[in-house]
Amino acid sequence: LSAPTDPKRPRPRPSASRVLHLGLPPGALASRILTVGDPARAALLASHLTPRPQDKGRLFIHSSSRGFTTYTGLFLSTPISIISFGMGSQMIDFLVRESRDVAPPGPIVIISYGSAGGLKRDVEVGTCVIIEKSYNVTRNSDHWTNGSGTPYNISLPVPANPKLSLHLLQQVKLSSPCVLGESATTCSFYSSQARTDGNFDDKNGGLISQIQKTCTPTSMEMESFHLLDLARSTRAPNKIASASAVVVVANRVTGEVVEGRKLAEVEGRVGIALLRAVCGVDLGEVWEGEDLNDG
Ligand code: R1P
Ligand code: URA
Repeated sequence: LSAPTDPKRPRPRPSASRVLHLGLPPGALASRILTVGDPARAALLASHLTPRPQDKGRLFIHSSSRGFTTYTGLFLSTPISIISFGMGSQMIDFLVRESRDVAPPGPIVIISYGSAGGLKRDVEVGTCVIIEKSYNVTRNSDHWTNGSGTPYNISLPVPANPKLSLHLLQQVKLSSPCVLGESATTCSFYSSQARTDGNFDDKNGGLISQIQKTCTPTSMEMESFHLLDLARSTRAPNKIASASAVVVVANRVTGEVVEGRKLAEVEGRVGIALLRAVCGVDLGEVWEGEDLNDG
């Protein structure tokens, strides 16, 4: 590892020129990033890209040893990167911080696109939800240690970039059912998403009603909160605008589960709409009213 001696580059790198977990050198990323959990979804979206001139006829692709795969190319002549990260908030932390290290200077946009559980009876599976704000739902280990608090904590909400979210909603609505909604982002697919398992003392039998008393989420997934939270913490002039879109694959209230062929069809259609949205957004407009020179 190179020593983190330069205050402008405080994170360790595997070499002087690549960030540690994404494995990317400067110049590998575009200012517009669409991120997904599933590597197959990333490959599907990347099939719509063409190579940048500097990549000599081949799409830029890099798979890192830590589970990130990055594609950079052009969508309708606009540079864009698609990054698959696997699952969970910690992978989002690597993705956002290290992307910021190697992306072009200036504002960037990161949109996440995933699947989710549905928490509203009337939102059918196959519906796209644009997440306007997210609550973090986390297992409170102190409750198991000494009985303090409740088994699960629910944070205050963090908003997505409102202009970006509206832009995504308008684009996706042109081709697919799409609503604006809140999300519960959880620390586990199991305990904090209220999936009961007799082998574990998860104390989560009342969790869905606890969540529904606190907020009105439409979806439940595992990354949006951290993306929105980190993005709002970025400093000008390298600010990140972020928003999140999910497709509901299982309705946790009605028990309805999306059928495989329908899911593939919806995922593809929403994916193209999001590529159009990310590439069509005006980076200056997203931050309208904010002083990007005020670090
Ligand atoms: C759990 O199965 C995973 O599915 C959702 C959740 O956020 C979590 O990462 O995301 P993806 O559709 O991106 O996999
Ligand atoms: N992803 C999740 O995190 N939860 C679900 O129920 C479905 C997809």
